[in-house]
Amino acid sequence: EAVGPQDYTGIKMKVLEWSQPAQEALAANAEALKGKNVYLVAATLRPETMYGQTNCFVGPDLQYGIYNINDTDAYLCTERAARNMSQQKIFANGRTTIEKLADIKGAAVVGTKIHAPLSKYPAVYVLPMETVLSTKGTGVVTSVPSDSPDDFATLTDLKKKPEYYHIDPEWVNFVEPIPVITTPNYGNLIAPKLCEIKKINSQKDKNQLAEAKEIAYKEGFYNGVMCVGEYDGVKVQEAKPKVRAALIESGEAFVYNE
Ligand code: A2H
Repeated sequence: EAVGPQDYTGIKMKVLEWSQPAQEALAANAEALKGKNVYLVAATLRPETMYGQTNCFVGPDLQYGIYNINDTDAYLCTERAARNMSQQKIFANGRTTIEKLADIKGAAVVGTKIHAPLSKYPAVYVLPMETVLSTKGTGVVTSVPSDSPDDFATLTDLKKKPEYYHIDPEWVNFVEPIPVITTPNYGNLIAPKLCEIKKINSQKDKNQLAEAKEIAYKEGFYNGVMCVGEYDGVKVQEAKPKVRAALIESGEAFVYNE
């Protein structure tokens, strides 16, 4: 667990098409949402891995809101995150009050089609992850199964048992982890490799996942070299701030602290 302040990158994933349940849940808020681009916002510590996004996760039992940012944009996140944002000059004109346009449960957002910045997939889906914490980040987790053991284990669960998780197999069948970073010890798909080595069978294998996460983080940061995108061949330590800056510059991300 992280202690002290965390410097996250807030990744903006634009809603392309709401799931059927989301459309029904939001029908009553049509007026408030009219003309707004809605973005799911994910807090990440690994902006350099965004080339490998294959989906995004929400907690199916968590409660989310859609918050007014400015004339054109609204963000979907937890209320806790919206309150943090209100103190960080993220809302138009430095507004410090929050303006909620709608309430929506995670389960209803699942199946929504979104655009994930830098991903090779032009559109990806919102999927359920049971271990998303309401007390961390935005409650939205972008999924990079090549480099995050938690993301890979969860995606594998969903592929194995779509009915159990109430998802359409078409939302996951096309998805494969995308090589983003090469490390000398674990190749270019470190998360699947570590899940294999540590015999991780599901998102519930907490202890092995914590170990795998630690190794993946250190290996990627200290020994990793980018194998995709603008910084192909560049060390992760060097590429990370550059990818982050480019995402912020293009308006696809912003600095989010907690
Ligand atoms: B990371 P820390 Cl490729 N609940 O982003 C559970 N996990 C959450 C969360 C929440 N509410 N909010 C953010 N996270 C995840 C990418 C990534 C991440 C990679 C590899 C490792 C990794 C893609 N998922 O995190 O406790 C997010 O996943 C391992 C540390 O604040 C975020 O970064 O240190 C990370 O946990 C933040 O965790």
